[in-house]
Amino acid sequence: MKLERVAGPGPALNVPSFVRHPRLIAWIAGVVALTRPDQVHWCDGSDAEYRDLCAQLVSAGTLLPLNPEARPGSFLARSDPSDVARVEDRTYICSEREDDAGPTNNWMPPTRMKVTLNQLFDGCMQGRTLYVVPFSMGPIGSPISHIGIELTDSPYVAVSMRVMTRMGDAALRALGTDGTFVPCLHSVGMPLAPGQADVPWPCNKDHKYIVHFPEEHAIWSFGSGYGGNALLGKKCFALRIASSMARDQGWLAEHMLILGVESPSGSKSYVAAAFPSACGKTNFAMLIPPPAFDGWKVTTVGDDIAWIKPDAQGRLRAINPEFGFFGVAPGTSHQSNPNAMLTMRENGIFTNVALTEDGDVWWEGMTDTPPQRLTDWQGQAWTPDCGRKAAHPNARFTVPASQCPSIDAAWQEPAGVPISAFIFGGRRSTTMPLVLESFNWTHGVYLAATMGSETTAAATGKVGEVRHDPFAMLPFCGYHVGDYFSHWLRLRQQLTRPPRIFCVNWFRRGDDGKFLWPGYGENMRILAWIVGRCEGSAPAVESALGWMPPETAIEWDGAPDRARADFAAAMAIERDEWTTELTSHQLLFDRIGSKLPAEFQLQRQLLLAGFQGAADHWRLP
Ligand code: TSX
Ligand code: MN
Repeated sequence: MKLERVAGPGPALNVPSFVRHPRLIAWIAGVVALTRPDQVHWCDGSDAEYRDLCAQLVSAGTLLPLNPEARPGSFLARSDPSDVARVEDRTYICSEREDDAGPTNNWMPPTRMKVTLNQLFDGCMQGRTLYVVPFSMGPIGSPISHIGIELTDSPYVAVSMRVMTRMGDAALRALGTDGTFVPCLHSVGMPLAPGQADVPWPCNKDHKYIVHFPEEHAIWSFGSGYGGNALLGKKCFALRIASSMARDQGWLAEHMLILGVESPSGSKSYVAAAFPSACGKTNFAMLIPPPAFDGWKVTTVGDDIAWIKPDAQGRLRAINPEFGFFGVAPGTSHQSNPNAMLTMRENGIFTNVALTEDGDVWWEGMTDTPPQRLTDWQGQAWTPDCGRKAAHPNARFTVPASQCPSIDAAWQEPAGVPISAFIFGGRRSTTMPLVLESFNWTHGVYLAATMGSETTAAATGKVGEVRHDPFAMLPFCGYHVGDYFSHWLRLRQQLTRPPRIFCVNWFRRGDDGKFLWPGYGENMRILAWIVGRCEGSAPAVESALGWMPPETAIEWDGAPDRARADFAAAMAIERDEWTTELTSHQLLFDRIGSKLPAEFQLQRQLLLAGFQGAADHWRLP
């Protein structure tokens, strides 16, 4: 599409009078000159502004108001069918040296990428408004928080950032006259010629680029309006750029939920847990203990990302840098996650879910029997027998974390919460026991680095193939993954009270193909053992792989009979499976190459040696 250049000085920058930050103003002026929007709007983050922007999105057809009785203050968005998920093959880490991006990231030299991006962004906001979206990742003023400014031509992004981050004037004021911020430039990549009608979900079908410049802590995103491609505070900033900052500054930016566990004695522990996709991470973050756990409480600090720093006492303290939940809707129900369902009772933005006849939302897995008639995520009439999904499998809810019934009292604590344990989970039908505590920090880091998940049909079409996803960070580590492992190993030296490290697998299956563990709220029985280990009260048995709970260390009161009967099988270690497993680790290590920590080869050999001459099966005594 060819567009005439607009002559003249361009639009007013509309800088608020309290903003006296020359670098910020110069950056925005440069972006305005490059992208040539019709107008510039600085988001103040107020309720009135949120209402106005939502009303404008309704007029544009991007948002559909839901029935205010059924779903107060909530909206449905339907994206373009070509713009429904993160685009990993279009995601780049543009460090100066290719060796700093590593084998798991796409790389291009920054200067070459800037040439491409400058061409794409040239005039790309014509006919649109540029929104200046100031936001804080983490409580404003926390020593663990950081500020970003997203410049976007998408009002859907502006309202979503209001839900997902602490957005508006307060973040801008915290910058002062020369505070540091991460510049995040975003465009849907669809300029409008004079008189050209807009579409409900503008995006660019031919060109998409999600680009990170780790050395200058900058993000440029072009062509997509969806999720992690466009809400740049989340995966781009809080994981990719922040992981790179954290490596340089001695902290951690992790793809982890944070939850609190209160016991009847009044003790409180916090754990951080990493899971690959399709493991029910949000469900675990909002777990409701079974009735036998009278007096226990699980509270939610965050469901996706943790920023974690050593404190002066040699402990790790964590914050949730986010302000809302951007969760996968399909599969979420009052059975699987009542707290999530209650969180989204009002003030939600639902993207690519189905619409009911009475103006509410529905998705696969929300109820056992689907409604007789729906409008599907593409706006088409839908009936249960039509052969299509009503909601897109990656459909999302965007809701304020403050509305979560299980939200932790300290979730906005600027100092963060002290972390007692790290939990790493995977989805494995064989091999990985239900729970395992590492022998030490190095062994725990090894287990996290080699964790894997079996692919689900939805993701790849191939079922049952194990894909390694180190620390659940494969698509999110902003630098060389070998350097990332070394950073984790080295961090131990700064800690006098390091968290213990655990692995869990809720998804092991028996010979009959059925899950051996009931999962969901029953996971409290495992979580209680983990917390007990951290407090020094729970017993453990040594195995070739780590410390394990004897059956008597688990609270079984009220558990399904099968859970207890299958426990030994869920915990069993099979020698041949583990020789294969440890051999497959070498394939991962070969891919990582010379930056693999030397400790990992030694650890692998030590584990392998433990199986030499061992019996076929090992069972808890
Ligand atoms: O979220 C899950 N969790 C974590 C909950 C805190 N899911 C859903 C995964 C897809 C997102 C689970 N699915 C979990 C689990 O612990 N476990 C399973 C497997 C499972 C599925 C159904 C049953 C049991 C286990 N049903 C019955 O036992 C009747
Ligand atoms: Mn995630």
